[in-house]
Amino acid sequence: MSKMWELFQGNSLSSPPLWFMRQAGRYLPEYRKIRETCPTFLELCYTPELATRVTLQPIERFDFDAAIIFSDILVIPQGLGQHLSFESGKGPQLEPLNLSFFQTKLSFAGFLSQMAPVYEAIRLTRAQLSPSKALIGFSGAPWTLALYMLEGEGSRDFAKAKQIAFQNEKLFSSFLDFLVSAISLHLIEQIKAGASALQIFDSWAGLCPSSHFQKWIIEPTRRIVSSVRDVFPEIPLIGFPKGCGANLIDYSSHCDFSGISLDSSTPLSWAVKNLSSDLILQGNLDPLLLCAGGEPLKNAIISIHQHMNGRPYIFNLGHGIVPQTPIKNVEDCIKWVRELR
Ligand code: 1CP
Repeated sequence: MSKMWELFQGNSLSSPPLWFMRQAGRYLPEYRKIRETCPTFLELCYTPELATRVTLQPIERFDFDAAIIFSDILVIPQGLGQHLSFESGKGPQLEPLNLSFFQTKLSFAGFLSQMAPVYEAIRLTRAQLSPSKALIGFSGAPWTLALYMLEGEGSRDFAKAKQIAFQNEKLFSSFLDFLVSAISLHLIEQIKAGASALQIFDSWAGLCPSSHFQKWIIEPTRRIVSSVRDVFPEIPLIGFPKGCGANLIDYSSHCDFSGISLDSSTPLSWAVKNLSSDLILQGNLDPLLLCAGGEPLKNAIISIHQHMNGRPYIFNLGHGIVPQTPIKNVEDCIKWVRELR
């Protein structure tokens, strides 16, 4: 825990350290300018010099305490051989995967060479980022990646993917095992390239029924954390099982994370009471409150701080910044967080 705390604390000695999920992105004019020079979003992810530029933009503009490498959770399926494209207005499109053939369709053969630009972007970013700032690498969790890979695109309920999982539980478990290996490898390579902390995004944890939560979320995630810690025992690791409600108690007690990112629906009083005081908590501010700004934003910041009641925490959102967020609100938010004592 203390390692994670020291890492993020950086310059913020009395106010909580802060960074935002999706802090690089469309709400920034300087991001849109670089994005326009790239025919596709993936080209931006896979061009190390450009990925480095956009990773550093929010740090240069706002002096956040951590940078998160500009990439996407869906680079893993692509690296394993599943065709991926991002079409404007449509989000990610993956060639839908037939679960019965995942072992022949997907392979590790080209994985590291396909991912090489991500690691190069981490090396370049680390070289240009102040040593006092954390550099966060990340990955999707097995459950969330499996849903996208089986569905073939984003969805509100991932009905098709979940039906496949329920009808083929044994095969689905082997598929999760396969993803555990890919994700562990990808995270370890990011640390080797210079990432000083990692976050595992389980954006769709809330879609996993409680009856399967242990098997499909906790156990695979626990194994990833354990294999990363076998190589880098001290690395700060943050779990973000979005929308999982009270399952967060078992998730955080079994997975050996250093920190937990809380979505906006998690009551902070409940989290503070029920999650180990060894865990660094992060998050919870509704991204639309940041977008709305003014007094409601200021009150929400103060409320988060009061709930944390002296416990070390990292200020963050409950999910990613929305593109229409005014820059002025981000500036106000940072100023108000840095005034906290
Ligand atoms: O330029 C553009 O218009 C593309 C928009 C965009 C961006 C900026 C996408 C497409 N991905 C990203 C970057 C990204 N994705 C980061 C960058 C680092 C940062 O935070 O600054 C990160 C951490 C992610 C992670 C990610 N991608 C998640 C997990 C977090 C979350 O938001 O829940 C998920 C689910 C994705 C998939 C994805 N990539 C992009 C979109 C629009 C989506 C969601 C698709 C959907 O479900 O509809």
